[in-house]
Amino acid sequence: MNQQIAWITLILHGFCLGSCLQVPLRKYYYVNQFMTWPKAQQFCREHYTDLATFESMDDINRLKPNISYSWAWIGLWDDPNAWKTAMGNEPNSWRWSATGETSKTGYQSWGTGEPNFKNPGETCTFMANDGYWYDSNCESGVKFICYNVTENNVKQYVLISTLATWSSAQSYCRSHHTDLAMIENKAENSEVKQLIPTGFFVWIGLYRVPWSWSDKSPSLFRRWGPSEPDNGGIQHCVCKNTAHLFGDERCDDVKVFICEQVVKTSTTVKMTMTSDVDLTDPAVNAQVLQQLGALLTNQGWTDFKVQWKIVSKKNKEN
Ligand SMILES: [Ca+2]
Ligand SMILES: [Ca+2]
Repeated sequence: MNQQIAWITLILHGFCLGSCLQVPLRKYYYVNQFMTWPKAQQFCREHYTDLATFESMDDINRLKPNISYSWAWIGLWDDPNAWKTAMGNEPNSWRWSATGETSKTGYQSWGTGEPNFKNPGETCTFMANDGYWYDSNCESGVKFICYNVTENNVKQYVLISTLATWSSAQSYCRSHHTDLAMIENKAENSEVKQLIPTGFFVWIGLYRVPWSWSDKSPSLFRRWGPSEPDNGGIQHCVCKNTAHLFGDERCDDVKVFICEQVVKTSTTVKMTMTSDVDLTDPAVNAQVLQQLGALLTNQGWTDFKVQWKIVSKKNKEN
């Protein structure tokens, strides 16, 4: 068999996460037009990729000074539609401690005007002895309700009369029972309600993680300014000042804003491989391409295509 040389062309495009990408993932653009946050989001999505996301101080340091105005919208917000009017299914929606997931039944028993995120610590939930729920500061010390799941998949609720923060209550319930109370229907809500002593509140297992990025980035980078976010239950959108510190503000305020263009890279790599096996054999061909694919995936490449051309040694020499 003739020795063959494979000319392999790797076409790599799309996102390359991790060390293989030397160029920044995002380019930022100030837009000096005054708009509400939703209008700014729409503008950025039409003209660029989205409102700006920041993942680190490297991103912040690539911002040019904000020339004219002190505050500019960025892509961070706490969409109230995802948690205020429904249990939601977004990153900032309500979740049950036992599953870490959003509600499957959508059952809720919020008190009047709740949840209201009245202060930025109100991301945990307690139930009053009237059976209604209130989003409340997770650091408050209150009694709590754990539950056990029986063999028949029935929830049995247990009142713990010690005062604890929400996370301490969660730890206790996970050590001694199944978890903090999970309530998925009216019957279960009534069972928990029966256990609450008159005049008391109890933690249940409902919590949420506020603030998410418009472009769905999972970035946890936050750079709140002094005493921000201060919210007051009405500030659901985020802007940044000339020192690049974040503040929450009403979404219907008008401000200049920062868009991002997500940089897509396209790289073509050519390499030569010689082999004594028959590279025209489809099985060999597929195996080599699969191994190359695995190698690239291990290196952090995503969204790539591998193509090749084969020339015989004789042709190459010619
Ligand atoms: Ca509240
Ligand atoms: Ca504020």
